[in-house]
Amino acid sequence: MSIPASAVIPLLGQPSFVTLQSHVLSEERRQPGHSGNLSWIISALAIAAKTIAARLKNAGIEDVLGEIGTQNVQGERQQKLDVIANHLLIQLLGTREGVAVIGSEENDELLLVETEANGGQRYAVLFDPLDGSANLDVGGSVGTIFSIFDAPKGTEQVLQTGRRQVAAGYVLYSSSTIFVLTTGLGVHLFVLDTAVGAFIRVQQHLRMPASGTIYSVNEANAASFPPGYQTYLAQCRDAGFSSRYAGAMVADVHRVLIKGGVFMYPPTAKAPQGKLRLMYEANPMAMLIEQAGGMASTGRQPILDLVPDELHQRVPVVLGSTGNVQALLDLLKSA
Ligand code: P6P
Repeated sequence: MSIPASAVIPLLGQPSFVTLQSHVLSEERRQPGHSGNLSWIISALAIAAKTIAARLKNAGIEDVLGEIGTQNVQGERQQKLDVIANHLLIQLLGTREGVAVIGSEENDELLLVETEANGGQRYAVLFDPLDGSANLDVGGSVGTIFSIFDAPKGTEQVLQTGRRQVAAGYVLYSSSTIFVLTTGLGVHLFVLDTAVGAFIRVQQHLRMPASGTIYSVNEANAASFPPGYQTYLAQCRDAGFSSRYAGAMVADVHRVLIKGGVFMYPPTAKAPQGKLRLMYEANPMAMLIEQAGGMASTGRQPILDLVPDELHQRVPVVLGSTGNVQALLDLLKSA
């Protein structure tokens, strides 16, 4: 007697659950000529995320907090967990077939990976291993952000526009550990079930609100924002918006993705090109936001259309609900 799959689940008394792994495998199988290498890469990112989440949960008990006394290529003081997360990602990705090049916020140069090719696609993986790590000592949210490009010829194919990403996403380490992913077929959310040790899909094809009443920006820099930004923020305050800012891009963007509104890091006196990095912060977030029906701009053009000059270049960022972002862009144009 054959039982339809749909009838089996109630028999087992379990809700049907799809893991990150099975989701990615089924998506990759829809790509012509797939080799499974992209699934392998996302599997490595998931293992790194689970390991980082475990270390974060014990931070303070384990001696992993605080600075290590060195600076990264950005001139930012490195936290111990920045280095731990970075080494972990490089180690896991460096042994995955299909990874040709690795780029990290923590490393000045690109890393060439010499795994023997298995004849499948080869990729460049760029990441910010622990975004917002200054929040660690105060128990705040942090995240990992990643961007994946086709790179059959290695390094010469890393500096592509964000439009060419084949996958992008982030991990938010907060009240729960949330893996948010797009491979160009919509935005999907997975939550780490620590009892099972797997990321379980909780939402598919997320669509963000067309507008929102939350703005997210470091207002301490407001005096040096270009005029259009200042006008927009004054309009938000007059309209009774709420201001929310975690100081970690992953946490602030996740809030906008779920609740709508706008996140921005405008040009400032200290950072005339903005502070956020194009290749492993702005581009992946822009792909996710556009895939969820929102907008992501440098203030002058879509982030995903910007042709990069170098791996660590910075860019102003305005992203979120189309209604909010368009209203700001209109003011920037008329300023
Ligand atoms: P500020 C964290 O250092 C980060 O790179 C992003 O995660 C975050 O959005 C931004 O910088 C915060 O910068 O100048 O407001 O502290």
